[in-house]
Amino acid sequence: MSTLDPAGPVSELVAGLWWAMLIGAAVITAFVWVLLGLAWRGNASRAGGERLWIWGLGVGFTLSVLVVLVGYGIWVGERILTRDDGALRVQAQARKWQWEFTQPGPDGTAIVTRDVLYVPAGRPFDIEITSSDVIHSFWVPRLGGKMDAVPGRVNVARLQADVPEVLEGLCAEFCGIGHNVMRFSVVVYPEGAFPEPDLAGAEVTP
Ligand SMILES: [Cu+2]
Repeated sequence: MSTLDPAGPVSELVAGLWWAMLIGAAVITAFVWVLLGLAWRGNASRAGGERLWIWGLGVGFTLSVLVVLVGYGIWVGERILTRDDGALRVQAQARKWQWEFTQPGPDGTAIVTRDVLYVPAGRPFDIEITSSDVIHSFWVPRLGGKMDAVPGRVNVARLQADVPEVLEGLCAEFCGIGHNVMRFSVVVYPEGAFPEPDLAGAEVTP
């Protein structure tokens, strides 16, 4: 369930942002230690004077890093938004303490399943997430970020799974005594080859 083992384009962008921030933070931390060393040895004024320290490093460097980070964050955020491009739509309805999914079945008509979501590989889909009681949160770490399931509201997330496999998901918002068992699977099947629903009790209504 690692977010650093992405299984789709959205989680790849999220993992890329995570690595960029980790490496950037490590480089800046090392740089600050070097500056601290210089200051400790009293070389600070000889290493460029206060103009460089205050305007160059204090203001210029900080603002540049923030602009790059915010710009990259906005670029990534734009790419993981839903778009009106006719992508497959599925629904997730959360309730204490299970997930009910509506998605196209073997013959293309909608089926409702419990705690198992079926989606084709390599095809973007929009998942409409809501709740019938308290606030839950839909999260498949290898597919993308969390999205809250809020009663009376539908939140939509654009996701895609690249290859056929079974991914694990969970509720990411504490919702009561059964929160820890509120898990589900995402069965990613090859396009056009819907798998036999093999998980007992998965199918609720035809
Ligand atoms: Cu929960």
